[in-house]
Amino acid sequence: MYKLYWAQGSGAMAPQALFEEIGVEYEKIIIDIEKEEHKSEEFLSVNPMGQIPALVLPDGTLMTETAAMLAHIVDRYPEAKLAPPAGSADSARFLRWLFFLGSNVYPAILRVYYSERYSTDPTAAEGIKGAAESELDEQFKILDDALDPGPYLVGEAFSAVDILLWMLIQWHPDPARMFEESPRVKRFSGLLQARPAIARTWREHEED
Ligand SMILES: N[C@@H](CCC(=O)N[C@@H](CS)C(=O)NCC(=O)O)C(=O)O
Repeated sequence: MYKLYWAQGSGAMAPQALFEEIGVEYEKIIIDIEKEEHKSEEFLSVNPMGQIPALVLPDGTLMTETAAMLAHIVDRYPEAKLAPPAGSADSARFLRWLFFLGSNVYPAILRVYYSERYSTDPTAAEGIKGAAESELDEQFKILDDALDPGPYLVGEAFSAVDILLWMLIQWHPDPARMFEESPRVKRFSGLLQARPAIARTWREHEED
């Protein structure tokens, strides 16, 4: 069985939602970030970056990096059709947005919430946060255009890359303003939230 190192509100939301969509069994190993369990020797021996999620495959292979996990899971379950056929133009779109979200949007969000980590100068945090928020504004404009005509990132077919965008929307620092400026992202968010597997996953991650 898959072992998913999991924390509420963390990036574990994306592989979990994908497992729920496909109907794959997984074991949740709960890590308490507030108690710094992600920095414990035990967890660092799983993921030396001390970050959630981490995923152990049924054969014992360890994965980190949320976007890579989604790419692996869709390859493992092709019958679920949650990624376009390899080598197709739609696959190129799928990979483009998967990498865009994982290597641009996710890090910008981390800079908003962990801004003090990005400089040795403690007075720089506010500026780092502001710059990250401006970057997010630009990135969400690009995503809004990518959803035209949509309604999903790869067009008419829902795919695993949409799950990553859905998760990042949940973390946006000012979703009301973003939705006003990005009507297609708003429509997309409604479509995703209406999916039973996504709603089920979200219930476990939303703050009480
Ligand atoms: N590049 C990693 C980033 C993972 C990450 O930063 N996770 C956050 C939670 S969403 C985390 O573990 N934060 C705790 C910390 O860094 O102290 C990925 O894509 O999975």
